[in-house]
Amino acid sequence: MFTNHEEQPVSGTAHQRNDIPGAPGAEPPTVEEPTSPREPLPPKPDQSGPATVSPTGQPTGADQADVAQRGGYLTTAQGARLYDTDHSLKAGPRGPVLLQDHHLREKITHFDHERIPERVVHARGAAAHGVFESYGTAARITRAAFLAEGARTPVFVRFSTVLGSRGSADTVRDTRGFATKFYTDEGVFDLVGNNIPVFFIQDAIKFPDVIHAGKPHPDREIPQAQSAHDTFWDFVTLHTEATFHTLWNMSDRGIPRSFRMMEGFGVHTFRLVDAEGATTLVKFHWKPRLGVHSLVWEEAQITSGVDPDFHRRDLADAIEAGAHPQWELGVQTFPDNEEQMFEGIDLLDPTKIVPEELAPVQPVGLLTLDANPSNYFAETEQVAFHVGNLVPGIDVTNDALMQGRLFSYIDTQITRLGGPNFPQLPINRTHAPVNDMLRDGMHQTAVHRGVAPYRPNSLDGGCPFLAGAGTGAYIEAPVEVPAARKVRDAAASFDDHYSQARLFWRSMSAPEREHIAAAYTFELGKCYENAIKERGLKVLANIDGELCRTVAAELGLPVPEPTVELADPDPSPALSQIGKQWPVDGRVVGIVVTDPAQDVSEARQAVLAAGMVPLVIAPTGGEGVQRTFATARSIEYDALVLAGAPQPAADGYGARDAKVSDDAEAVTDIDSRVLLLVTEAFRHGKAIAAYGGGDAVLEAVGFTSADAGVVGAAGGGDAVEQLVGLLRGHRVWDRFPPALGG
Ligand code: HDE
Repeated sequence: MFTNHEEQPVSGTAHQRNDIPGAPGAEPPTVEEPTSPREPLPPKPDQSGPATVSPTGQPTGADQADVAQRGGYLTTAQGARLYDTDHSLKAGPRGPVLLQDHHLREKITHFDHERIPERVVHARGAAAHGVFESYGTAARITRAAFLAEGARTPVFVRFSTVLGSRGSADTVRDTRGFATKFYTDEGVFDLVGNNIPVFFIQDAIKFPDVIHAGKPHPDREIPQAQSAHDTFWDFVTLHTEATFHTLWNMSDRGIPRSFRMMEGFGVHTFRLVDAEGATTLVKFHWKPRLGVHSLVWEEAQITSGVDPDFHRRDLADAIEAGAHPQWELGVQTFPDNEEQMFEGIDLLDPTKIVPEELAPVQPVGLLTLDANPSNYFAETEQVAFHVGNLVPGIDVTNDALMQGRLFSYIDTQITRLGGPNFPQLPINRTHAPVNDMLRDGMHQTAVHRGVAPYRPNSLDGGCPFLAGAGTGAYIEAPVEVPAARKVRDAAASFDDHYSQARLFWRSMSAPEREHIAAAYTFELGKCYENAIKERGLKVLANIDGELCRTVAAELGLPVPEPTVELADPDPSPALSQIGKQWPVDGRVVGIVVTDPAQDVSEARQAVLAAGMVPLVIAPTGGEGVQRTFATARSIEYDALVLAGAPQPAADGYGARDAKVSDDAEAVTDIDSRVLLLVTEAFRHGKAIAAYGGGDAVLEAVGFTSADAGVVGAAGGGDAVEQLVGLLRGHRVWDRFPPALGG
């Protein structure tokens, strides 16, 4: 068989030259797009890259557009214009490819090297640019200039999961990273935190072990991005210091609704230093303006398949829509005494929190994320955080986890980013002048002048000189180190692995407890080894008897006795996510219509007026329709409006076909995909409103406005108004059965 190309008459040299634009005899282009060469559009305002300065602090005059595609013509990497990039240079149209094809070789060689190693942990992430505005309230305890009153500092924030590979899903049960790069005038400050305020381990030397246990099994490389497997539970039940962190993971905190609705924590205790050198110990907190909100487990699982990029999309969409997410940075403060304890809590133990009721979080500034990255690789992938990126006024403590991190971050970037010059990458460049004596190395992009990168010297005018306290030097706080013997050991207070886990459990509401018990049941139930399940139950017995009994009953295993005395600490209400009211900005409301032409402008406008996002769902596409019954799944919506009486289902989608209900009489006429949408939304605690005959769908699946969070409405505006009231509580919690101490 001949291809079209082969059927063309081949007429020697003339044919071979014909497709060179402008060459004698060249045919005019037969396609309408692209038209003629033109300068590309400038980046959208929210796509401009970080302000760039050279490694020596001078403005480069180069913004993003200078290093990306520019100009109307395709060129090689060396700037030579190309006339064809779709055909290799061959000895005749059917002949072998010639080695001399430098364009082919350049194109493929570059492609062959496009990937860099993914992060050894926190491989999957999403990021955004923003600004941090300081209230000045921290100025009395730190000299950090970016925490002075009114200071505005550009930031870049990367959120991540910990265990999954770069291509894994967003909504898996896991800890989330919350890493912020502050480009301050005094140098870069990185606050490399998580959405959980404690960590698995107390000493960095165990980090490779906990990660080996959490990552997929080394033989089959499964399961991906999961903690529900034997090696994870083997580790966390043998290293019981992990109990508290694991309990956070099993709680709703392990499956956030959105990056925008997560708290962030610096985890370790930091030391702040004021202008006189006085020190205060602090723990950093990020408090989301939209409140802390989570998915429910079934929703998280469905989302992993339906939209694995759910969190990434949510963040980017919200920023693009102008719903800029905000967090307040706050600090808990503690006196810097010799013991470094507060109310009996060891501040150097990263598996412990200080309840907010004992040390309130004091707001010190506001973070707003207002611009999406222009290029995922250049920014989100190449950003390199480091716990040791500190500015004057912020210092570290002796937390053994933190100390190990101070070594690890630079080290890992050298492999990941191919050498020691990663601070020169645009996203990593400080906005403060750089005058270092670091030279050469792979991917060096600075052209350093001068002959004397050492000091003192007499050749480069003696430069650079050393700064002092009065000229902005970073000076470590001169903390006393008590005389001690070298040991591989930890303080006795580090042996308490359960009391704060119990405090957390006692602070949870009934539905939160139910979710925790279900999560342990699922995760331990996925383990193959009975010994690991039994050890897991022993850990639970030391948290709470009822939790342990519930999970044991589900696993069909005996209930062990606790091995520690169960104290009854006061609950910390701040740990619960339920019972507060939050803004509804950026929440997604699905409006189900039965005819693509149906007018739902009143409902749409009401959703928009409330600062939320309306998505119209119709049987088929059409003007004003964003989702069809084929593309809509419940997980995308925080609430549903059923607008209009249902029409007969399309062939193959009757409820009988989908076996949605046994009561086939009542439901055969309604599209089974809509029935699934509504039943899932109901099961996941989402608010539902119906008007204009939409209640027929509710009736078909057995719901009425007597059910919690299901409302009948007079019209679109009324429906949305009622939904807003329900959405402020995030979910309809009354639908979850009161269980486990509720
Ligand atoms: Fe990390 N961690 N970590 N970590 N971590 C990394 O650095 C490490 C820990 C955190 O979005 C790595 O650039 C050690 C605690 C975040 O790019 C690596 C220990 C907390 C991110 C590393 C810890 C974190 C990382 C991998 C035990 C919360 C993602 C890639 C002592 C306070 C940053 C990289 C981003 C990334 C080491 C424990 C947060 C290997 C040795 C505790 C948010 O350097």
